Amino acid sequence: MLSKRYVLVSVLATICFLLFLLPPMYDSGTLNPQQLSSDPRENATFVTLARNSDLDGIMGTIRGVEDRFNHRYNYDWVFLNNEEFSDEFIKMTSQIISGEAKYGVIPKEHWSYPDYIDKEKAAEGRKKMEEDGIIYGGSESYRHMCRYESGFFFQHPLMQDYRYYWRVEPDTLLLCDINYDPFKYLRVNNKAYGFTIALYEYMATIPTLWEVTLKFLSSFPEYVHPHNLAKFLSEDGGQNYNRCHFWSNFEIADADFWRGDAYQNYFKFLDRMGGFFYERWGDAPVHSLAAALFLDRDQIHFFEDIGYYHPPYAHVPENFLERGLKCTFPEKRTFDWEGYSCMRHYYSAQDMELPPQVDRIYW
Ligand SMILES: Nc1nc2c(ncn2[C@@H]2O[C@H](COP(=O)(O)OP(=O)(O)OP(=O)(O)O)[C@@H](O)[C@H]2O)c(=O)[nH]1
Ligand SMILES: *[C@@H]1O[C@H](CO)[C@@H](O)[C@H](O)[C@H]1NC(C)=O
Ligand SMILES: [Mg+2]
Repeated sequence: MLSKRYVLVSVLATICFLLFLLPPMYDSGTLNPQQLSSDPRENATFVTLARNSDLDGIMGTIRGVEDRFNHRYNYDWVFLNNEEFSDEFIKMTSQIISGEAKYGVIPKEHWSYPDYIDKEKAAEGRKKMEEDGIIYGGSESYRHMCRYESGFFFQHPLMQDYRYYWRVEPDTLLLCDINYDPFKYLRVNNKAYGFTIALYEYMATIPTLWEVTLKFLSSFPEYVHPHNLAKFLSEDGGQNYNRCHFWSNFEIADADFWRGDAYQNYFKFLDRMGGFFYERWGDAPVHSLAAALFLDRDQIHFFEDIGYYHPPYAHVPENFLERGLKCTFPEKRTFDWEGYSCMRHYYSAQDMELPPQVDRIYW
């Protein structure tokens, strides 16, 4: 007969095994060092570029991210600014962030004119764009912002410790609960770039970006991935850019892609050509061209289940009611299939079947 003590010890050992060992293995299929350590979080952070005057706009956004997702995960949040953050900004934001909040000033050389830039030519470019009524066409700071988000945010000392990041802008909203960890999704599925909204760019802001990119590709053809997403960018085999891009105010992505050789060389080449200042190249088309050309297209992910709003456009998950996602915008508000959206191009480039409701008329 088995002794009582033997039975008790066996039962306890089994319970311990089930409680502590099985869940992590079951969860992702593979074990990784972080799951063996006590911190279940991914190597990841939120990141926000903001001015002190963006405080009102960012508070509600953070509250939403915490309520919809982060209160269960406690990821850190990095704030970057070209000036010192005010005490008020730091106190207000840090009190509602469940992870650690960190505040950094951007080094001068990442937010100023490189010496080879002709500032008069840049000023003329701004004047012309302003006269033409192009949004932010006359703004100098907007250009520094776009260049910074294109080439430098992932190099900031506070960002160096992290692999994955989730970019959050003031005055945006998460529209639905997020019941899983998108960072983990990227790592486990070997994804490098995640987006929610894709649309056309204003050609007036990037008149030479495509020809400069083609010039770069002819010097570095080895960077073009054989299984790329170039079809998302061009209807005529690469002669012309169709202006489709991912809206980079939302990104969940792998910063190591931007830190890698392909993107580093691409960004330096673009920066040399001066289009961030002479024209008004946005970080959205720049990131998008790089992701679509240098990544395996299987590494690009549409976060269909993440509801997101950056005025004036929203992405609302399909059939969210049936999926229990608790969204705050009705489904018909989704931008996905409207005329100015590039979602059809994305589906086609990824050989994805269009959802059946696309032909339904909402508007
Ligand atoms: N520190 C700092 N952040 C900036 C500056 N300009 C813009 N940002 C931030 O950069 C991001 C993009 O700026 P936005 O003004 O949202 O640009 P946008 O999304 O193209 O345009 P709207 O949202 O429609 O105004 C936001 O996170 C801003 O807070 C600036 O001069 N300094
Ligand atoms: C997190 O990622 C960064 C960038 O890849 C890396 O340098 C760092 O060592 C990673 N940290 C951990 C704990 O794995
Ligand atoms: Mg914005």
